Amino acid sequence: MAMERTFVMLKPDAVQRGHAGEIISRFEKKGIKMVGMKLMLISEDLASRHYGEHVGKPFYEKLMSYITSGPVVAMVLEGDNAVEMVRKFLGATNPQDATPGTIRCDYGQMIGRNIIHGSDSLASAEREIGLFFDDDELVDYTRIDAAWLFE
Ligand code: DAT
Ligand code: MG
Repeated sequence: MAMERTFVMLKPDAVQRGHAGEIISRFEKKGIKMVGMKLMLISEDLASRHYGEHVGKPFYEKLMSYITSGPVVAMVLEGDNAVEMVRKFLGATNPQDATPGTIRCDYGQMIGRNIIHGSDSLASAEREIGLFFDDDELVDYTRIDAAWLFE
């Protein structure tokens, strides 16, 4: 097993449209462990650091205003191969291209309103977790179903 932590964020549209609970529930059912979670408004500074790789792209300004437009739910999720597994849950960046059953397909329609973020690599996960969470906001514990989930 490769236990990993990844950073996931329910974007403002997920919160405003009342889908936060259902989306979190998908991860819970899979057995992915929540180790950090908070509802927060993202400052312009945090937004620009989180999306630094996209500075200068045509969609950058719209992305900044979208992501700072309302509360998000920031999460750290833990599981076997969690980074890649969560990206599979999310589906393609553009909901129009996402496979049915994925979160971006099932909950959205526009690339600029694509519901959810997930780290794209282990290095990104470490960087993004560090941007959003202090060490003492992450909780170490064992889920009681772990013995049935992992062989
Ligand atoms: P992902 O979120 O799947 O990692 P990304 O890192 O390439 O995708 O882009 C970050 C976000 O920026 C993405 O979730 C939605 C927005 N975005 C990306 N490409 C876009 C485009 N061509 N037009 C509008 N928004 C875009
Ligand atoms: Mg990305």
